[in-house]
Amino acid sequence: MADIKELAAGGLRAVLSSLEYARETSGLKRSVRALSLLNQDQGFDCPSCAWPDPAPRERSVVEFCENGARAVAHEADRRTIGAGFFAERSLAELSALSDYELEQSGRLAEPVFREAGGEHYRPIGYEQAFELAGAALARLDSPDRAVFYTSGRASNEAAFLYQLLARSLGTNNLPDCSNLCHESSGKGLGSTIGIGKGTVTLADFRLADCIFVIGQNPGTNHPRMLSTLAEARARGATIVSINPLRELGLVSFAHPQTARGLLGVGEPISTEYVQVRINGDVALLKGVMKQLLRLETEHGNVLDRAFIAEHTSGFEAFRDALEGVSLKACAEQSGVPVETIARLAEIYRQSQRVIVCWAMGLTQHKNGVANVREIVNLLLLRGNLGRAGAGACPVRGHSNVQGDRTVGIYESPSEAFLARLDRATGLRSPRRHGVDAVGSVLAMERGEVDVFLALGGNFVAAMSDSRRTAQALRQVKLAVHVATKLNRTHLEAGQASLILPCLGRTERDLRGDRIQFVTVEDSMGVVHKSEGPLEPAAPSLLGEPGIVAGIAEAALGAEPVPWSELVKDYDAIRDLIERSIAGFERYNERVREPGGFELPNGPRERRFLTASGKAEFTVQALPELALEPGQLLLTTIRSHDQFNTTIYGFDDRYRGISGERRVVFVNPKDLAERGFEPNQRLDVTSHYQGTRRTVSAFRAVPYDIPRGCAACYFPEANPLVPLENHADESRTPASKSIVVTLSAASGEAAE
Ligand SMILES: Nc1nc2c(c(=O)[nH]1)N[C@H]1C(S)=C(S)[C@@H](COP(=O)(O)OP(=O)(O)OC[C@H]3O[C@@H](n4cnc5c(=O)[nH]c(N)nc54)[C@H](O)[C@@H]3O)O[C@H]1N2
Ligand SMILES: Nc1nc2c(c(=O)[nH]1)N[C@H]1C(S)=C(S)[C@@H](COP(=O)(O)OP(=O)(O)OC[C@H]3O[C@@H](n4cnc5c(=O)[nH]c(N)nc54)[C@H](O)[C@@H]3O)O[C@H]1N2
Ligand SMILES: [Mo]
Repeated sequence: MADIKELAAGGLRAVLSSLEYARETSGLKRSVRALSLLNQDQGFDCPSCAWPDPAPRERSVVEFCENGARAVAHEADRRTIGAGFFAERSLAELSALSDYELEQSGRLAEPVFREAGGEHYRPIGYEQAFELAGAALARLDSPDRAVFYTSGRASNEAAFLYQLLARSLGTNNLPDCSNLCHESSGKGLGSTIGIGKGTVTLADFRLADCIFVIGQNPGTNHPRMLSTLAEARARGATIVSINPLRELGLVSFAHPQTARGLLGVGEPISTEYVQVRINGDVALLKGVMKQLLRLETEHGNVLDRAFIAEHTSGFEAFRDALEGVSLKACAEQSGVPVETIARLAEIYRQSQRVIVCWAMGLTQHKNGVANVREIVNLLLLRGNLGRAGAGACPVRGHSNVQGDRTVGIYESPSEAFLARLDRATGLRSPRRHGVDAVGSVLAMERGEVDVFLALGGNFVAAMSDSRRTAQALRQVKLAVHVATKLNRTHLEAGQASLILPCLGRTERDLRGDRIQFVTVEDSMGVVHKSEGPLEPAAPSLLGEPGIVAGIAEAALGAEPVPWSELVKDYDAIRDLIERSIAGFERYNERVREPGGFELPNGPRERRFLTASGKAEFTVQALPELALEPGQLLLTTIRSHDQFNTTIYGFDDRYRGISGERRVVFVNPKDLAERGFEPNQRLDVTSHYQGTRRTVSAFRAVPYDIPRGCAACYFPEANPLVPLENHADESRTPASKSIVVTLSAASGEAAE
């Protein structure tokens, strides 16, 4: 087995590791200055995850985690790259660098342009760049020949202007990283409880007596959530983790902000750890609910009958369908024994206030939306929605991905949203829905896209079917990237390509003589301000709102949207958001209050804005798990040393991996059965409707993972994920259910 020291997650090593990273990139002084203001009321929002901050008076002096600190150091990088860097390196030479090396080159410091067929990026001023991008947009045959991608780090202000640019031009082609991420949660929740967001706040975590954490690895991806879980556990709450991998952070956690924690003394987290098979969650949840219905028949008092009668619809059909599923089938398919299923049902029955948290382990499957709807079914059975200490908690990824959607980054906007936007802005927004992430790659393949714009992110590396996505992006005539650091997409996309560097969240954004702040929405619907304290990486860098406005005005002129006026002072953008979008009343005033303000959330008050006006029980099919002999189901996961496609380092401390990322985690018995040795180099081949895709020479790591399952890191394994293999309804790539076979490596080929 991999050498996992049963140390707790966190502790002194976490602190040292972030300081070490800071020393190499931003320099300690610059980092410490930034960190002292990270997640503080007068400071800036952590650019890492979307876990909320405690109320202002409850914040500690160090309200951040190891990975937040690394994200800050990575952004606050003192090394910069400009004209000289690009003059010395051709496109081919840049392409030969690894993703790690590209980002480690430093901060992008001046706009650069590569013409079609050109071998070098050359400097170009912002103004000239805006003219170039604006002209390309203005002369399109149809506005739908442009695609506007957004990554979830963009502020509300930048994202609002960006969607306004797309819609002013006449398209809803607004794919975003949410399409690859929590779209299944949005679809699953929207259709059942009437809002595509979670229903709990941090305060609910203090009251819950049971918290489920399903398909989520907070020790790495939302480390501050561990303090919340540790607190809950310490006061006697039951914590149930459901995950194929035994994730150290969910086992025990050493709080790096306490003396005991620094010494590595861990607090236990999970009371119950259930190692479900990959994509066995629908079966497991069905099993638990079946058992609950049985207990209700035998003893009564299990279901919240009053809640079901008053606030839900579809219960009978749900119950009848569940009767047709056998507990045995649930156990077989989930790989969880009947006794464990019964124990989970008992825990759930005995708990008065239950929160269910989840993340990518549930959303990135063909049945990702079904996973989320089964969670809603479970919560509804005992009225665990819309009351204190209970509810649904999809834990968001990017720090402002939820806010971006709220302010209009969405390819399928509702009529109500567009009508209000039009009234406020004097536009006539297009009604035809646009392309999502999968849809945009397909459109590019068909030659239907001339301009690809990206407000942050790394689409080529983050998207499924990497080789095919890259091929599609190369066909686009012009790519326009707004970015802080160089990445693969900047090298692959577009015959011609513009890179427009921007300020990061950590930096001071001066417009005229006023320092501007931006606003973001956390995972729990709280909108608050964020103001960067640091000197910009280069003096000429513009903030994202200014860049978006510059392109927009060049493309469309100043009517009816006065772009350059709006970005003189971001209060003007917020005033326009207030008029355009529900829930932002007195935006500028309320966001200046300590801690910001909460957006309206119907289910919190048991108001369900669904077609029936009630919360919906739904019937989900048991997913088909058709593995042929020899095949495994592969999931793709994040290591501890990365933020999505940004690689900070090559260790994955809590899983016992050091110095490499091209590994495949497999159950030792599955390895032995196939005649492979631990550490042997293997090729991993995916199988989808007769097509095969291979990544080469991954090291086999025997691991505590259920039989028939395997795991690799994202993005190295993305070439394996077929573009067409995505979730029903949400179209999120099924990057956590990839059917694969293993074979002895044929060579040392690299991807
Ligand atoms: N440091 C750091 N922080 C991050 C990120 C980062 O890359 N680095 N990324 C940010 C983003 S955008 C997001 S969306 C979040 C992602 O946060 P997570 O969702 O926690 O990230 P993943 O590593 O994708 O892993 C999900 C977990 O699901 C488990 N899993 C895999 N398949 C299944 C399954 O079929 N069923 C169940 N029950 N579990 C399964 C995996 O073992 C893993 O523990 O984190 C955000 N925060
Ligand atoms: N196989 C597999 N694929 C996945 C996933 C998975 O679990 N498995 N997870 C998916 C998920 S959950 C997500 S969210 C996506 C992530 O997809 P993206 O959001 O597209 O990717 P990131 O890696 O977060 O983007 C990193 C880049 O953002 C830029 N950047 C950083 N900060 C800023 C900023 O402040 N402003 C601007 N303009 N640019 C900035 C930098 O240039 C950096 O290189 O990947 C998805 N892909
Ligand atoms: Mo994400």
